[in-house]
Amino acid sequence: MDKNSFDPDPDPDVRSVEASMAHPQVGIIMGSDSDWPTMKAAALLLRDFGVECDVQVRSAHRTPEAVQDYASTAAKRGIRVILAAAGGAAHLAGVIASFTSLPVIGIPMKTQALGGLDSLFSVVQMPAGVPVATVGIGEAGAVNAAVLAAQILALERPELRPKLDAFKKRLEEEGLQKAERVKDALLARKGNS
Ligand code: C2R
Repeated sequence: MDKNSFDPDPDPDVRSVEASMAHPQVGIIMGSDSDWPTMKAAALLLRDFGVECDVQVRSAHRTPEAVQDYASTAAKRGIRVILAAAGGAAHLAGVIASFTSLPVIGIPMKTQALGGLDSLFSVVQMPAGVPVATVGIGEAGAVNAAVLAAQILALERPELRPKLDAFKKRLEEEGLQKAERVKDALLARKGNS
């Protein structure tokens, strides 16, 4: 990580994300460190896929020049996909998309005032020609952004494909287990009545 990088926290999981940041292909950028508890899910999933990422805090509102520098040098630094997370008047992803032709995935953060609808509308409503691929609000969005980034990278890195397939398989197994749990609970209730 460079000197502007966000110092996550002493969580051992997070330390292992940091350890996998030598040649990042995914840039995770957040408007504030308060977005990290949500975006941590994306960083951990990318680590599990074996995708190196770089985590930074920069704000289109508070540190606009740093955002311009980040976005306009990202491709040269080897970044292939950018995940941009911001809440409220969430202009970060759009501003980044204006400075780079790399794919930008926007993650709207949940907010106290408006529940994240404010972030969602700010991220998704880009003018024609400057796309931000927008995922859902909050942690589900962070996870989906990580999966989407790995899927984009898998176009050039076929070794990621089996990992993505295994991830889907795990989701299927978990879904089936949930169905079983409900069935068992309903049967037990019927038996008791
Ligand atoms: P603080 O917790 O630092 O006050 O930030 C951040 O992403 C965060 O969700 C509150 C919220 O402000 C957001 N923020 C943006 C931008 N910069 C910070 N939406 C931006 O550039 O779009």
